[in-house]
Amino acid sequence: MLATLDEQAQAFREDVLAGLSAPIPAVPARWLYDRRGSELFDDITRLPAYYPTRTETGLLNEVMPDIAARIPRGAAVVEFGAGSQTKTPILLRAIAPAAYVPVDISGDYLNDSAAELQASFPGLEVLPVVADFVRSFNLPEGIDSLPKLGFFPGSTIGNFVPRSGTDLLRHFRALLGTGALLLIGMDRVKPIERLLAAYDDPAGVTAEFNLNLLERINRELDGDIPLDAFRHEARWNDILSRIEMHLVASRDVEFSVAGRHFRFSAGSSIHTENSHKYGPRGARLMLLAGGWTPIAEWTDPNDDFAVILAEA
Ligand code: AVJ
Repeated sequence: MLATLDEQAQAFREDVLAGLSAPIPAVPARWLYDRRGSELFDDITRLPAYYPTRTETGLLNEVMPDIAARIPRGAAVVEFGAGSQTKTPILLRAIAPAAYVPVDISGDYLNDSAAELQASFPGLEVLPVVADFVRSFNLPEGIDSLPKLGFFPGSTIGNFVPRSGTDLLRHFRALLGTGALLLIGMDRVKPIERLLAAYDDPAGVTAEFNLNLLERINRELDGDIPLDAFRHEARWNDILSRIEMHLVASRDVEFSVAGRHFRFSAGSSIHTENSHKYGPRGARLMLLAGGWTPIAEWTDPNDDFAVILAEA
């Protein structure tokens, strides 16, 4: 049975079973992003209360000439994630790279998005790599001699606890090499009410995004979790400077997943995502701890979001 599961499915099963039986139940955030989860996240990015995507996009548009002036011509851009059809073109248009290498674990999504970008940039060498960017993988041959620019927008780094986030940044450094540049988006600390509103929208899209994890578990891992026994909750953890998403049991509940039995008492939670927020110095320290020296940074007029250029 296990031998017939592909690596992803097996990793999902292991993460969910271990996560649901842990003393503080938690499932890694990456499992929120199946096809439905990615669509729901896309809907989230258009919500009035969800400021990060529109703020970062506006900021990139505004400051790209300044950013581009610091990036060598003919570079290879390595994007960690499939790339968005709005942010990525802003960068590609401005710096005229020789190659664009999007790296994403979801092959279907990656190939669709790479094809779309290729259509908009016919002269550009687009070289998608299907890989989990938190693990080791090889860059395509033929870009060895080009200057490298890593692109990691969206404050995706905020999904990682600092220990894993710095590991990830070091892994990017090892991959891209000494002298490489990294352009990274990092969400800023701001008043709690705005943070909570961004992660618990009145339309309930974020709740649906969070609860989709339980649907995915039921479908892919033969579970019978009653969805109406859990509600979405966004919490601000001040000491760790992060928004946490939880699924909180609204009553005592028992269920099984992949043949294993679980019980949750009313009020207990499954922690499903972290979204770390950084002050200016915390952001730079994170980069430095990960082996990258910040060389320039830009924020929107409201200081809601920062884009930082760092050097390996
Ligand atoms: C995709 C990780 C950047 O943390 O803001 C949005 C995910 N979760 N609303 C974020 C998310 C709930 C998002 N990132």
